[in-house]
This record gives sequence, structure tokens and C-alpha cells, in this order.
Amino acid sequence: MATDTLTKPVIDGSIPKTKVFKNFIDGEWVESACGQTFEDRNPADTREVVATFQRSNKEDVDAAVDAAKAAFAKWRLVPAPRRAEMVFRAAEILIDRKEDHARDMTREMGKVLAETRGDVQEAIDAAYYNAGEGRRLFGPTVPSELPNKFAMAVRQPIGVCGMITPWNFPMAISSWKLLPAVVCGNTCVIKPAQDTPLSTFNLVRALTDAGIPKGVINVVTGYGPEAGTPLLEHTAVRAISFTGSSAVGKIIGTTSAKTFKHCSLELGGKNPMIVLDDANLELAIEGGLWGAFGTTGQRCTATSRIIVQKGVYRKFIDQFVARAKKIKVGNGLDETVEMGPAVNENQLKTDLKYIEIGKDEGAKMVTGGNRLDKGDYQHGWFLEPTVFIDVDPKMRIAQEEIFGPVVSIIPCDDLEDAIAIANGIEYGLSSSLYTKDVNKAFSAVRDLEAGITYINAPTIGAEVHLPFGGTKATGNGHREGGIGAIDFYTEWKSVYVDYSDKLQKAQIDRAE
Ligand code: UN1
Repeated sequence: MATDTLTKPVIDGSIPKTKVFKNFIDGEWVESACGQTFEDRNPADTREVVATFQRSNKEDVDAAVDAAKAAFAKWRLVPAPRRAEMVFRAAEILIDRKEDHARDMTREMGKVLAETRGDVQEAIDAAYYNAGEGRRLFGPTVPSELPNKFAMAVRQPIGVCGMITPWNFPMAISSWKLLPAVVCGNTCVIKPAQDTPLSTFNLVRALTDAGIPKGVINVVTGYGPEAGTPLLEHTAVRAISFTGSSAVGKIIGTTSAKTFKHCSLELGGKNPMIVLDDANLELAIEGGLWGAFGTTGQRCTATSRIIVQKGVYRKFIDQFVARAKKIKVGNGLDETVEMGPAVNENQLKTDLKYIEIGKDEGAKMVTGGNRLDKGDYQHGWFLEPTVFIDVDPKMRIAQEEIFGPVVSIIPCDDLEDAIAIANGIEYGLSSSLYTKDVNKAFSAVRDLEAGITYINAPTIGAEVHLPFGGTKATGNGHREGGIGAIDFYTEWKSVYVDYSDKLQKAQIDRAE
């Protein structure tokens, strides 16, 4: 399709299926101010350019923020149930387009089709959930201290919200941010990760097709320093939501503070899965493989440390490693493939670097470790599933987030020892325990320092209606998902209505 079709507004129609995307600002397709573009290539076969996107800078961001600011004046006055109906319709549209969007996502970021279908489904789930919230947005109504006085608190939108999203859950995580924000009456400028803008466009297309008016959601593509930083620094942007590394999160938090922006950070993880002697071993092995190698280990919640009690340690390793060796790696569009490539060359280099670090530290690598680059693999960023055993909890491979298919297995004496190891890291996102002992399960729920704990399931698999996020270096106390997101995207206003017809002084006028 010719690129000039992209200059048409799309409120009445849909984003044309094309290989060149412009920025989406105020319902119009706009070229970047500098006229430059960048390519989104398929990590399973880098000869394929999935699409081309605008390389944006401050000028583009300023235009998008202006559009969002203007749209906010009207959008905040649309009743929340009406706003929510549009989000509900977007869910229905996404159901129709699920397979297409899953295929686009596999081509742009590499994870296997079953998982990209799950990613689109997560956006559908988030749409239904947030649509429901549009009929709630509850606030407290309380009895006043004074007679003939009414007291309540209402949620109000914040204004223009900036969103900077990662590539690993390109539609789900964009939906976690955009959907509660618009239901609450905010307007948005989103800068998707440069590896995966297409999935964000697919989501935004469903929302505009569902009736979300122009200017309410604007998309500006490009690189962090060029397009992310101006969004972060813009004084008219009142909230920033970021998902990514703790190193970048620290900069985002510090910069946001300078203009008193609301700031939600979802950052790194080094998620432990504990396997006790009494666990259902087969279940734990299956869960560990899924947690460690699902999404090629590229989840913030990936199971990157497996802490196994000594009684079952050898047995667990033997079976886990035998199964890891059989994982079929390849192009995620092939339904028989279980693990796709790394998202890009840099991520693959990071994975390989950590494999070297692990070997140098003296951890025992029992399978994997090699790049796959022969035959069908030659044009992609493929790596073997890699397992280190007898890992010391203080080693770098057991402390630092790798974001690849590299797992460290660590022996432990008992639950107490396991929890000390599990908590002995800077992060606190997800955690898990396999046991049949209910007392141990609830002790772990209490003591594991993490925002999420699973019992008899690996560290991945969060659902959209519960809070998602973590403690320590994983974030700054906010949560996505569920009511936590509604809390983030609204500001409280307390309202007092005095119908006594006289001046009543709170805390002073008391009938003794
Ligand atoms: C992430 O880990 O980066 O909980 C997001 C899960 C998914 C979302 C993961 N629902 O595994």
C-alpha cells in the first residue's frame, strides 16, 4: 500500500496495513520532524524488515504533547462509563484481530505464536477489566465531623500521561498503561520500544476504531534519548509510566521528580523459584522450564534462579537438564517451536557475556552456552537454553538480571536457607515455591521479599486484575494491573459540602 495513505486521519477507519508507519499525532499520520526513519527487523530472520518507523525527536514529542493537552480539555468531561465503553469495544475488535496481531508480534520480537497470542489476550483481558472500572472508580464517602456537612473524595484524571514501554510484552504492557489512563480521563503520548512499535500501533488502532477520539492517544516512535527524554522532561506531561531496566528507571525517577511528575516504574527482576524436598518434582521441573525459557527468558518475571533443597537437588538437575536439551529453538511462526530468538543482537551479546561471566566465576554450565547460527538459524539471534548448576548465590549470574535463556540452579538446606538466598538480591519482583506443605507455603508468602509470590507455579503468569510490580530495586512502590493502575492514573479530590448555612470550623467547633 502506498505510503501516502498514511496521511489520512484514521478515526473513521483503520491503520492501513503497510510497511511504513508515521507518528500518530492528533489522529493524523505525521512524518518525523527530522525526516529520518528506522527499521524494525525480524529477530528470527533479520533479512525481513517487518516495518519502518519514524525516528522522532523533541519537536515530534512537543507536537504530540500539545495534541494530548488539547484533547484533555474535552476527554476529561466525557463520563467515565462512556469512555469505558470504547475500551470495551476495543476488546471485541482485538478478539477479531488476535491472530493477525499475534503474527505481527512474533515477526517483530521473536517470541513463539502461542505466547504472542497470550500477549494479545492479555491486552483483551486488560480492556475488559478497565472497561468495568469505568463504572466504578470508587471513592470514599464518609460522615463529616460536623453536622449538616457532606464529605467525600472523588477521583480526577491527572492530565497528559507519558508512557515508555518495553519490547518483551509489546501489546500487553502498552495496554496496562493506556487503558486505565484513558478510562480515568487522561490523554496519552506513548513511545514504544524501538524493537516493537508495530504491536503498539495495532493496539492503538483497535482503540481508535472503537471510537477513542483524536488526540487522546498519540504515538511517537524512536529511540530513548531522542524521543523518550523529551517526553520525560516535558513540563505539560504530568505522569510518566516506564517499564524497563532499573538503571534507566533510576534516571526516569530522578528526572520526573524535578517537575513533580507522578512516576510509575516497573523495573528488573532476578526471580527465584524454590523447590523443597516434598514438592511434586515433575510439576516443578515443568514449571521451571516454562519460567526460565518461556519468552526466551525475556520477561521481567522470568525464573532466573532455581533454589533446590538438597534432598532432591541431583534428581531435579538430571531431569531438568535432560528436558532443557530437548527444547526446540527456532522461528516462532513455526507452531512446533518452543523457544524463539533473542530480540536483537545486543540482547544476544548480553546473554553470551553473562555465560562467560558464569564460567569465569566457576559455576558449572551443564547445557547450552552457544549461539545457534548454522542452517536455519543463520539469519537470527538464536541461543541455546543454558543451565548453570552449583551456583553460589553471590555470583553475578545469580545476582544480575540477564534477560535471556540462562538459568542458575542453587542448592539450599531448608526453607529458611532458601528464603535467605531468594531475598539476597537487589530486586523484588516475582518469586515462587513448590511444596505440598501448607505451613511452609504461607510462611513463604509472608517472608519472600517480592511483589508477587506463586505457590506451585513458576514466577511468570500474572493476571491483569491483580497488582503487578515489585519491591526494592524493582520499582518505586506503584503497581500496574488492577486497582493499582487506577490509583496511579487518578488524583484524589476531597469534597466538603456544608449545608448548615453557617461557618463551621473543623477541629474547633465541637459540641463537648
Ligand atoms: C514481564 O514479566 O515482563 O506475568 C511481564 C507474566 C505476564 C506479564 C509479564 N502476564 O508472566
